[in-house]
Amino acid sequence: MSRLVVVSNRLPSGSTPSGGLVVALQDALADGGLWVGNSNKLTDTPADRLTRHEGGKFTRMSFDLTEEEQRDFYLGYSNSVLWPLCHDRVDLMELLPQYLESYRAVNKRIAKMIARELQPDDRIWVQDYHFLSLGYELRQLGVTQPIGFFLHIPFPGPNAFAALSHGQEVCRWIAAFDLFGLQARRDVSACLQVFRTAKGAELLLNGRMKLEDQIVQVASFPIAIDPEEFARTARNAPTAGLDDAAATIIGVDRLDYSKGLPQRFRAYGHLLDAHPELSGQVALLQIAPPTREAVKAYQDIRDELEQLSGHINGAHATLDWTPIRYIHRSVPRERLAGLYRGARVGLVTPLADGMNLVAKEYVAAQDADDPGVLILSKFAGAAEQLFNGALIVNPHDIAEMAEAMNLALNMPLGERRERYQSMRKVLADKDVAWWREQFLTALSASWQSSQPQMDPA
Ligand code: GDG
Repeated sequence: MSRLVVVSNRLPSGSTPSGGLVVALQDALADGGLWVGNSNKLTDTPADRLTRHEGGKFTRMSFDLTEEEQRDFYLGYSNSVLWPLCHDRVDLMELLPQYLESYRAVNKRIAKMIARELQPDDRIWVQDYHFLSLGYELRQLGVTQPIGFFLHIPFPGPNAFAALSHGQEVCRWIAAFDLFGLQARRDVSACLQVFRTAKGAELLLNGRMKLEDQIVQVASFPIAIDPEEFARTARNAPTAGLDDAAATIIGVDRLDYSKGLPQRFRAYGHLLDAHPELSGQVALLQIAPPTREAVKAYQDIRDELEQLSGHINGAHATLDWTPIRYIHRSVPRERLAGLYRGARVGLVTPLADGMNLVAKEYVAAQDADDPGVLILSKFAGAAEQLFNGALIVNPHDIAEMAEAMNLALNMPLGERRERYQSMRKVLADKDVAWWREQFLTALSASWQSSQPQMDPA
């Protein structure tokens, strides 16, 4: 069996229970696999060797960034160019030349450090938008092993992509991978359309694209969870502390402008205006842990939400009822699972989202006998899979979202069960092990097909 080498921004911890991606990949890493990630330590000078960490079920190695690289590569190109670009917010892009230069340089440096560690049979799986040029840099160093990439966020359409003045270079980065994995079919179609605009690019059959002699397979692999494990966690979770008098509508999102939180709060305010009978009967619990606070756009969204929640509470609260509980910090995973289970409605209304795992977690956490209702934005990748069971909404349409909440709160048990069953089946059929195996199988296949054919004679 060949060794799996995973590269991601976050390096898993050796001891504490880890996030979804680690759980997803740990089986495949069990045979001496290697995970390379950011140490989250800033150094004065760029290092040229990875640091090995003890503990854990697989080998872990990290790279450090300098303060300048943190600013220009991480906060800059990754989170102030690529993130807004991929979430349809080109207006928030900060196209500074030093950001792109740093992105190229950091990926090149990491490629060099990884190339030193590689064994001939390795397969490399690069995660997410911080490392789009890593495959290209590894190829420049003569690495010939299979290299796959998975983008966790949406792929931009050709219009947004045209806002990058170096789009041709980005297409070259993409073409250097053997497999370019995306969350949803809409992303595959956007990627193919973008490639059509690249100079010298050819679209081949079945999602394969060719640019300057590099052939890459593009395909969708909707990321998933382990629904059984999550359901167990939710069943055993503490629920104390919830206000039982009111039906809870729950939202759980990193505080990010892509998640549509202001629109969601406005829709909830609209619901309370339009349905005064709900006064004291319903409560919105919004958990929104902080993220990327050094980026201005994130400070702005934080201020906006504080104002909005204050405004809605001011207009509707009574002495014994708070309409919105807005929690700007992280809640432990077990607690979160219990909160999902106790909530009548799960509100997942991003303006753009690669997949959205909260939607899947909310469904997995429900009590099959008395399940809650998922309200899901049509712009979440998850909508391609859960459209039969969720109430699909347009997150820009405040009145429509308010009506969906009202419908969900009043939905009869029979319909709730039917919708839940249909979504639960999708979660069981396409779980996280399925996601991993689909990707790794496709990676082997596309790498094999690009190898020089042996002459049968
Ligand atoms: C990116 C893409 C794609 C959130 N708050 C707390 C907490 N969480 C956990 C959730 C969930 C995860 O964080 C969030 O995942 P999402 O998928 O919803 O969104 P992003 O963070 O934007 O992730 C996204 C994902 O990558 C995977 O490919 O689906 O589209 O944007 O698991 O439960 N967990 C705890 N406390 C919190 O307060 N413990």
